[in-house]
Amino acid sequence: MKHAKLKDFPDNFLWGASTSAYQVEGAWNEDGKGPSVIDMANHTEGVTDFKVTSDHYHHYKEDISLMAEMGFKTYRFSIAWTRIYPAGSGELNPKGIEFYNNLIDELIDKGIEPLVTMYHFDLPYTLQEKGGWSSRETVDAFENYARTLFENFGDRVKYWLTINEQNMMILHGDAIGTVDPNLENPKKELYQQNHHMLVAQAKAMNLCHQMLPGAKIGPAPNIANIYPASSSPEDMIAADNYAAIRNWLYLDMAVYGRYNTIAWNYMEEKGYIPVIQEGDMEILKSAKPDFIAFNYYTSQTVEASRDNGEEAGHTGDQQISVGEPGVYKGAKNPNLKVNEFGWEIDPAGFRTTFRQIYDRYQLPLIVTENGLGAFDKLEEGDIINDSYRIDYLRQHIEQIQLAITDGVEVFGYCPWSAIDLVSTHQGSSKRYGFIYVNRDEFDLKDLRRIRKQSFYWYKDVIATNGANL
Ligand code: BGP
Repeated sequence: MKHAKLKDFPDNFLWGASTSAYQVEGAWNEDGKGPSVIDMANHTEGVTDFKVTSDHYHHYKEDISLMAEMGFKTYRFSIAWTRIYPAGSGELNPKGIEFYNNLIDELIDKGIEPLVTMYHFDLPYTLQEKGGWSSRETVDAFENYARTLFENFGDRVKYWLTINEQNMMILHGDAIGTVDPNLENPKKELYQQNHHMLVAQAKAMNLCHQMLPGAKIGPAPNIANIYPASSSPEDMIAADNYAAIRNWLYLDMAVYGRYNTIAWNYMEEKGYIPVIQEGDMEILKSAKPDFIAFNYYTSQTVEASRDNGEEAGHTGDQQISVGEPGVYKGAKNPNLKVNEFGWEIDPAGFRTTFRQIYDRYQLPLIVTENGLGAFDKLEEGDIINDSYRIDYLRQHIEQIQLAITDGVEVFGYCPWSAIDLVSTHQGSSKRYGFIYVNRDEFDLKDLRRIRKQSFYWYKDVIATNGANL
């Protein structure tokens, strides 16, 4: 639909940006923090580990003041479960509570609304050793952890996100580093873990509503429009299959507490049906999110799988779908350009994604990730001319405005990432931030913070509530 006139971004629109604890904080074993699965995972060769990252743990005041300078209305960050409970449950670490108290106070002092992800890939390693999400104990541990977060931070945090990209942990956990290498039958086990995470999420949403009547909570999956590679009916079925198991499985569960039919049939056929304990479905049905947060980097395109086995054995990554024999096969979209890492760029697909989610659930939406990873260059005079990032973000913000004009309720935008940090599996040279962190892949240099070109651009976008793009 071509609109004659665009609607403005709503007043109080939450402009901000995102990070996650393990990718930005560093201080991986300081002040009582326990190890997470990410700390213990094998790292991709040639890229840095997560021990120091951007050292935000020691620079948070400086970083927040730069965010305030950009005019952030919100900041999305995650709490490291292992700072609060070093072993996942049991003994509480007061230093961890203190760190996030300080961070939250600092944000509030600067007029920035904290938007907290409770769990962003970094499961406590001690829980993993006891079976991780395969075990019901982890569901209890998450509920207990959630209670602790609500008790300690609920007086100041009004917006909560349960689990970051649960769908990517299930589909691309190998690339991210969250899959336990000792799993005997990983695919099947992952759907059991998925079920447990969904129950844990439902319990956390219910708890939040009981303990903090004024707060809002929602899921944060990665949702992407899925194109059929052609107009052939077989390709359309493949796109439908993939949408059911990549997108809607997660949101249908979060919102309606039911497995959608296509996803259920898929699990049945593949032998992935999880053990569902008595009472689980009631818990899942009883929990309701207040909004949906989603991460979007690009759309996906798939064609029918010819089931010749050639798709097996690859996992791709969060944005590169390889496929599954008999279900769908990842395809290139000839209409789209790709970034330096092979991820397609599809701003219009962003608008479609908004429309699809809103159509299906009618809940307010917030974007918790969207952005461009690139090899930025620090030039003389502390200049980083990341015009390509500005282009990417501008084109996506334009599509948000179109979605708003379409009637979609959108209340915030938090691109990835507020500041440079370490990528999930492609190191620190793949940068996303508005703020440059002066380090190389292995040389930590001085970790100095430098404003990129996009910093000044985004500042103006926020100051004009999206009028100046
Ligand atoms: C999302 C994750 C983030 C972030 C982002 C960019 O899947 O939620 O943690 O890393 O993708 O991905 P990458 O770091 O692989 O470039």
